[in-house]
Amino acid sequence: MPVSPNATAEITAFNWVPPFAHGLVRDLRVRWACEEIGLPYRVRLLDARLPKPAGYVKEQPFEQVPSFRDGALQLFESGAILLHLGENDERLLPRDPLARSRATAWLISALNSVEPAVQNLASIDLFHSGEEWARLRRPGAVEFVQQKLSRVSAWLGEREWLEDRFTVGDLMMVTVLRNLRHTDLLAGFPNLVALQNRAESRPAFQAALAAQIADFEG
Ligand SMILES: N[C@@H](CCC(=O)N[C@@H](CS)C(=O)NCC(=O)O)C(=O)O
Repeated sequence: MPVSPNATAEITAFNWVPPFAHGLVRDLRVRWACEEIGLPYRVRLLDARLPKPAGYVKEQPFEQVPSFRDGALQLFESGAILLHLGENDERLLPRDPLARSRATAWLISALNSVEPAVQNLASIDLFHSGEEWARLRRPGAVEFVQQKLSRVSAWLGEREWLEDRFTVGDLMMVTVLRNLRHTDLLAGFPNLVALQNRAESRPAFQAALAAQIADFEG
């Protein structure tokens, strides 16, 4: 079981977030990757409602979660942490250089091409719902998300994963797609729904999700 108080690897996470964010906080990505490779980790919980502890900014320059520590290594950015874990384990990142680069490209595209559109819509819906500017902006934001989804969907086609096998690229993409769960947008792309279901039915995902939820108070 990767969650272990004596583990050398440490992930920061929150002990509370509003219910709409349960299962979406980005430490889930790192927990999931650790579960995939059986890497034990311990969790250091921060309170999202309070200023971060003094010195946390040295671990995570934006004072966000997750940060990751293992021995001398202190890392931030979920994408960088996943790539680091993949460097050490081919179950996350293939050893073949070409396949490795392709998986890296999908991880970056999830973060850089898809997540900004998804996050923009989530921000409109979850943080600014009811505001006039948000009502006016939302149709354009939805269209932009749909454009991104249609590109990923067209690439995926009938494949099981974005490339030949499961990699951190799929892991990252699925955690991004999860941020659309308050909408019905994904339903317009059955192969993306299937990708998400396939990924979320992995025991490693289930374990990571359960561990994140268990760390929330109340
Ligand atoms: N690009 C960062 C984003 C991290 C991030 O947005 N973390 C959120 C939780 S999902 C957070 O800590 N929010 C609280 C804050 O920004 O103060 C990553 O992928 O690690």
